[in-house]
Amino acid sequence: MSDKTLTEVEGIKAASRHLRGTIADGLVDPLTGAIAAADTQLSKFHGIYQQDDRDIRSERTRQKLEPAYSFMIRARIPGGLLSTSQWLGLDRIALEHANQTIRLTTRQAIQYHGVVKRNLKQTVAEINQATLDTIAACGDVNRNVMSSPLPTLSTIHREVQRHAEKLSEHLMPKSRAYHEIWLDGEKIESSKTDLEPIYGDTYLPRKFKAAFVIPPQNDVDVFAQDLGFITVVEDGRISGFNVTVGGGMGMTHGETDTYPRLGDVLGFIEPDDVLKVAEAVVTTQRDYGDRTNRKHARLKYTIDDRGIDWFRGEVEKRSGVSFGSAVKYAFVANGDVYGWQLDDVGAWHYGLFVEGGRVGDVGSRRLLSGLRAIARLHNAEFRLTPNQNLIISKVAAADKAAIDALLAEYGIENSAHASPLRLNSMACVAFPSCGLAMAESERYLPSLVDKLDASLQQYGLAGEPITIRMTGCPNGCARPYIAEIGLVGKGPGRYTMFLGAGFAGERLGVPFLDNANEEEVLEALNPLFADFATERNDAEHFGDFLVRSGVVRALTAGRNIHDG
Ligand code: SRM
Ligand code: SF4
Repeated sequence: MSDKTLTEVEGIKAASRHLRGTIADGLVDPLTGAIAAADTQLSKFHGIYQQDDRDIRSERTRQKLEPAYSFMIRARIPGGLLSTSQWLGLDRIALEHANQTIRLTTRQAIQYHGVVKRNLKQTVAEINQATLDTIAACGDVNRNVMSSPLPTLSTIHREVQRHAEKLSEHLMPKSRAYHEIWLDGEKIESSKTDLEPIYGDTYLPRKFKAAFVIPPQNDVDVFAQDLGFITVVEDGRISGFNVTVGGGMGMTHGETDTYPRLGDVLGFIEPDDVLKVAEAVVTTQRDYGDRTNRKHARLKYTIDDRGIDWFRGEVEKRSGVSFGSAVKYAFVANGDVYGWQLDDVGAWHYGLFVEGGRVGDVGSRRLLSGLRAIARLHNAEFRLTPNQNLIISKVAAADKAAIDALLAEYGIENSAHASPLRLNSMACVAFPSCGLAMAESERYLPSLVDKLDASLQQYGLAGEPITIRMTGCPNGCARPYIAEIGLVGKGPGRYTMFLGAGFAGERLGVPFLDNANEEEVLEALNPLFADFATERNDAEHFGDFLVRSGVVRALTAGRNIHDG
């Protein structure tokens, strides 16, 4: 055990009586729009972040006013699976309590922005009335469990979804604090009656993320997860999973001991062993993760510090499960699939592109209203995707035309018109709500894509799918380090550009340009597009071309490259 002192957040968790703190008191304090500083750490475990409007932060300071506080609320939606009636509940809450938008996230969940303190409790209660919740959507616990949403093999997908739901349930904090604070649940006086069997009193050293993927689509970006399950299908049934561990994106500019990392494949397990292995991975990280430095506290650093063989041994010991040799797998892309898809039981699914994940009504593009109309007509399912998009799921052949008509009426069918670059784009939220943003992202990427599309067209590459992802800071919320073009905010209008990642999320990009403005980004990319147009091999992707032609040197450490 290190003699370094524990971080402040560890003290807050320890003193919180299992995530209660003084949140309930803070909610009824009329003198401020904020809650107590320590409670802002605890509210995350309930899916709630305190934020302030950064567009008007300095003006408020000038006027000697407190920041314009409001709250971001994140729901927990394993595998992004929602009934359309749940969606209608979420839609009403967005209109009544948030900023009239629903934000689809990169982990198949949704967020509300702009909920003020006096409406916070009511909003959380209404999310629960819509039969969803926000427990563990954030905080030092297991977050929303992802699962490949594209049901080309419907039976396999349903089964994998059930694994994701079971894992989500199994790794949920058991504290009743959420029910007490937000749902007026019965108060449990002694925090001792409320023990956390998996997490213990101080939960995990840091956030933890898990996902299930079904090859060949790597839509969930399994190698970016702390814990991943690659589904192995043999003779039409799931024979098990290849388990991956130690993925993560976050880094800090200029601090080389922080870095994005792709997960390692630990080996193969049978379906019945998923929960045992997951719990062993979590408790190993609970016991060995670094609680003295939050920048070094993710599972990826625990594994790099102690070695993958030590880690495998520890997980085998704790779970009683021995890993078999990994089964060969292959991924083709880490993006989503758009338009109508027919599954193997005759149902249709429509993949709808949602730029930047923002569902709202803007001019003639009325996405929020359009999805409301579709949800009213179509009593079935929506699936949120890991790339901030939405699938209108389980549509009968007879209903397709009516849905097409609504997509057209509300001006939201853009997957047929958007360029392949745009369809393969993702941007994190960044300004104005994210307290950590250094540069614009969601509000800026669409206009940069316009310019890049013009360049691609000039070089005859208009039909070329290239993944592009932008974040407003190096935390990596849109997983930019595994996009062929990754733009990572460094300061206002300035980005570090990463190039050379694999199209299927199997190889990290490397920094190519630092602190660059838009002009510099375009100037750097144009000649690369020109070379790509003339020198590429058949069907070669942009990232692969940049590595093959030596423009960027792929990271060679084993952990960074997957060949299945
Ligand atoms: Fe994230 C923090 C938004 C997916 C890595 N992330 C944040 C916060 C909460 C800022 C904060 O701490 O104050 C952002 C809120 C912005 C806002 O105003 O809404 C935020 N993260 C998001 C979302 C909404 C981005 C999006 O545009 O969709 C995603 C919500 C996912 C969800 O539904 O749970 C989101 N964040 C991710 C991902 C991608 C993933 O999980 O696949 C990552 C990289 C993977 C990883 O965790 O390594 C990610 N977010 C971070 C980090 C860096 C963690 C690290 O290890 O260094 C932070 C900062 C932190 O934890 O200190 C962060
Ligand atoms: Fe905020 Fe940075 Fe995440 Fe973007 S990447 S949402 S700026 S924390």
